[in-house]
Amino acid sequence: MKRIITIQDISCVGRCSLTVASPIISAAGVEACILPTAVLSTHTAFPKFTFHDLTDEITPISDTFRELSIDFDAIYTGYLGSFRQIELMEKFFEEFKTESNIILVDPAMADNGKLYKGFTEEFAKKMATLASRADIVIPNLTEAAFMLGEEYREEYDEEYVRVTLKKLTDMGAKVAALTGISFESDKIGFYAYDSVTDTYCSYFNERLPVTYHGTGDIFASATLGGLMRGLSLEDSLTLATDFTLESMRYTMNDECRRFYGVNFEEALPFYISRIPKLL
Ligand code: PXL
Repeated sequence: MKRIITIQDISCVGRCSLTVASPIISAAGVEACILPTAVLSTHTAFPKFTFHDLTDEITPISDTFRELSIDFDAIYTGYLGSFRQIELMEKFFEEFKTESNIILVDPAMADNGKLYKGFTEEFAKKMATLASRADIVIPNLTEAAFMLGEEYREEYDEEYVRVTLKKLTDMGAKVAALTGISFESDKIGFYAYDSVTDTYCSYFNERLPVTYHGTGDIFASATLGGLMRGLSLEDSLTLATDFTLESMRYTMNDECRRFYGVNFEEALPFYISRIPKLL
């Protein structure tokens, strides 16, 4: 059985980061280890929240993993709260990277042209250095623009997407996958570039007339679960697109939906049905 470690915050209420990544990775049939970077009462899109930083725990925890010879089939970072945490992740990658494991960086820090609360353009540049060490980086177009130090564009074409992907892999990541790509008003999906094989792939499904918080975390977690269970990059990203859409559909149809996140739990049976069986 594969084992991955996901390194991001715990938002007690909010359906994001670890409360999304852990159940999705477990649903894929993959052991989900965690390294919490902070504990928040809620995510930062709520009008108020507490934030308890756990940066000082990262080194003792990772040293102990090393002393116990614990290794991981994938290392997956999401929302990180400070420059120092990014530096510690660079160290973690150096210490736990092997010939065969995968590093996935989801630079969760911005959406819809704006950085999340508390982040700056310098922080985005620092995140770009972490992303350059990844096997796979999965930003949305806003995060990509901030990492590349470019203006965010609402209007774009396929050429812009391909050039952006190449710029992301030129920074160092082997694969870049852009989420939330839409060339036709009723379709949305991903566009990815694998610099090792010099190939692009993309997939689009229905675009619902809604947007919700936390879809990026669902997408990255579902992609990694698929990869760990032997799906190809394209099939993993396609499954993540379909699962995110299903999760949004459940949310849209729930009259009692919460404002802060997506009903991904109701779509987990759909996700599991698309994960290859081992036996
Ligand atoms: O979904 C990304 C995310 C993760 N963690 C925290 C956040 C956000 C987005 O706002 O605030 C704490």
